[in-house]
Amino acid sequence: MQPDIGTRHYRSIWISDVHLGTRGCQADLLLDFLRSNESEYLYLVGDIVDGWRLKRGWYWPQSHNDVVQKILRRARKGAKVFYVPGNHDEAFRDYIGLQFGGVAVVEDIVHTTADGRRFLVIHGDQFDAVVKYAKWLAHLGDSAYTALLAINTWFNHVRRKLGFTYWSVSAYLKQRVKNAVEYIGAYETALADEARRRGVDGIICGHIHSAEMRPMEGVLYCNDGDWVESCTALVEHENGRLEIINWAASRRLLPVKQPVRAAA
Ligand SMILES: [Mn+2]
Repeated sequence: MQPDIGTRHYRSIWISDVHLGTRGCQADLLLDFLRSNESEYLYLVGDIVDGWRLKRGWYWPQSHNDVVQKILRRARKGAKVFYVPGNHDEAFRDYIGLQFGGVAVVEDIVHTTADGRRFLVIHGDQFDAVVKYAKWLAHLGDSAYTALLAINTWFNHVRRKLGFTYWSVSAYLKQRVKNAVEYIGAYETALADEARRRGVDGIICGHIHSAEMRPMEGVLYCNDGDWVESCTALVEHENGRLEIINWAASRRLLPVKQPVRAAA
């Protein structure tokens, strides 16, 4: 148990890639974060529960339950909680448009900051195909591009139904360290392009377990990181300023090293 440092209040908090149901999930640190930080808006930006992993064997300790309870309590107490499913919890994509215990399930959503900037909030796995085919994708028209995004989602949906694991270009490339930097760069570019395509000021995503916030040719790319490796969140202060919180570092402790797990 960490010492109590009081509760900080933010306007918004974004977390993703928690991977509840896996041994890699840093549920205790996340609970500590949720105990210490409150917000008016709470965005769950995908891969919160790892359905792919749970299918291969049930792993659900009390701390993982506590995370779910903590989030549901937030919603009951009036926080606006949105669940944007990712690829590991894509079963929730069947429930888009519905609410569970005050948690709204949405495909993606535009968040307006206190200073009036508009951000598209999306998990980001849809863009694995964009990254893989980036070279010839540049020559495609907008409708073909949109179709490709849909095909990638459908392709993995079928794979899930057939009992295969999620095919992810990020998981594939992350095994090859020299390509990882290149991959992250291509992913960030694809997401920034999507922000421009949708006419918003920036994009807030997850998926690649790499927290980042940087301007990219007129839009702000934000990635809230993960709760498997880095234990990071994105927060919005009351004045609209965005900031990445590295909870493990701010607690002056490092998460317990876990065995290598499936990426993104
Ligand atoms: Mn993902």
